[in-house]
Amino acid sequence: MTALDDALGDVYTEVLRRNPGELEFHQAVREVLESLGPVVAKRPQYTDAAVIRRLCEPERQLIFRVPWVDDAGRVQLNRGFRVEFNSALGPYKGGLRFHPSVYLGIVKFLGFEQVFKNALTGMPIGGGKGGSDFDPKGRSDAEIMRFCQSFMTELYRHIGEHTDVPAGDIGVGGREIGYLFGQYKRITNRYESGVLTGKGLTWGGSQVRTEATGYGTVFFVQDVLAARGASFDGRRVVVSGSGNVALYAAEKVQQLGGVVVACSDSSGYVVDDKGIDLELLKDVKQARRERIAVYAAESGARFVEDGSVWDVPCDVALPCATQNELDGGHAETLVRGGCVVVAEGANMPCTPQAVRVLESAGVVFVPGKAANAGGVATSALEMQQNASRDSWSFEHTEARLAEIMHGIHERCLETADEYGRPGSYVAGANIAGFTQVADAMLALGVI
Ligand code: NDP
Ligand code: 2IT
Repeated sequence: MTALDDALGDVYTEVLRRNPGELEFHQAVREVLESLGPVVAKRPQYTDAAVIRRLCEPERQLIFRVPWVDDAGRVQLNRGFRVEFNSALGPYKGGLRFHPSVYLGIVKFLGFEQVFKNALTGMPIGGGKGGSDFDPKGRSDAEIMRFCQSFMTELYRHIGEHTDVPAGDIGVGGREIGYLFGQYKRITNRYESGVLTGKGLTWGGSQVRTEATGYGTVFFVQDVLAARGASFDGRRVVVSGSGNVALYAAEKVQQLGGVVVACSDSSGYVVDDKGIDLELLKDVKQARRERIAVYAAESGARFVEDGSVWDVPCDVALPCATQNELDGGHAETLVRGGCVVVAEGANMPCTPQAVRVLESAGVVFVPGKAANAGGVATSALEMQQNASRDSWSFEHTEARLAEIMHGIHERCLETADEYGRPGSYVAGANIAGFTQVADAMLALGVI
């Protein structure tokens, strides 16, 4: 761990005390604080106005009961969350995650990350996150719908196009956003398109939002490689996960001439030196909602049950599944296999130890706040289209996404230079995101 100076150490101690047991939140806060030493040294007004302390305390935290009835007529019970973290730059904005592991500490880590990520996009959006410990696996469409309706029956009173705008995350995609939007519309009697993003294309959604996070991550890595006179052409790429982010990261890698040799889900990984057949993988995972072993059986790829996808040697690694999925040992394996870039498509997939191993071995590491910001940036483009009752073409929207990712890449490098950490995407992303939110908070007074 990098030591924290006195003022930042005090903030961290207070975060530990106020948020007991929320390990992922502690980890996310520490990671940002470790970058802020040069900032507080240069700009004491942030400490004087307790900006960092206030930034670590969500503006509002909602926890609610979500009862619903399953197909067998039994009453089921889940817990819902929405953490409205920071609205200095705009309405709270961030996804909803439905996964059995969800608890307050996960939602807060995600909301905290979202604040800085959203600032980095340059769009007028604050940060928030929500979700539930509901497990969608094995549930029928009707059960998913009843759950979403019950969840929205509480959430609707807290959200709005100028207040808080949720979207998808793990376990929440177009189907769930549809049921959530339908219930919001029914309860409020308003066709308020801008209240949710990730909507379907025929009812207010944006082109490219589905693809945006994965595509954006790969656009960012394209800039990283270009800065080193390289490209994706012929590169071996490993992508973890096989959900929304992973599938579209893989698709863009292939479009740029790279070979995606392995991907995974929570049951294991598939590896194929010829490259993954993405059309088949999409059919298995998105259309049929099957496990990745079914892809292996139908494609002839090798399936390694319960194995780590990071055992597969590659030039570029894109962790796109979940938090802390790539640890120090995995990082050492990647280094030995010749990996040159690791970019986080997921939120905080690399443990702090993994980041240390990668950086000390000279592997370029791009944190999620920068690498996966294309998803929420395109959500903000969806909000723009909704506000102006317009809809843009795929080409125009993808060009905007590419331009935004390019801008984030430049901003990270410029900021890292300015604060004496040349080449560090971690320092650049944390400091650029932080200073933008902190300056707005100073201007808005003690609120
Ligand atoms: P999906 O639900 O579409 O896919 C998640 C994938 O990750 C699945 O393959 C899933 O496997 C795997 N996974 C999830 N949890 C675990 C776990 N505990 N252990 C092992 N594998 C797991 O989610 P997304 O693709 O939307 O999200 C992936 C990551 O990207 C998350 O970290 C999310 O926060 C982040 N992200 C998402 C954005 C978006 O726009 N959707 C934007 C920015 C970041 P299985 O099916 O077996 O559970
Ligand atoms: O982590 C993320 O940035 C997301 N899940 C997307 C959030 C959004 O509002 O589009």
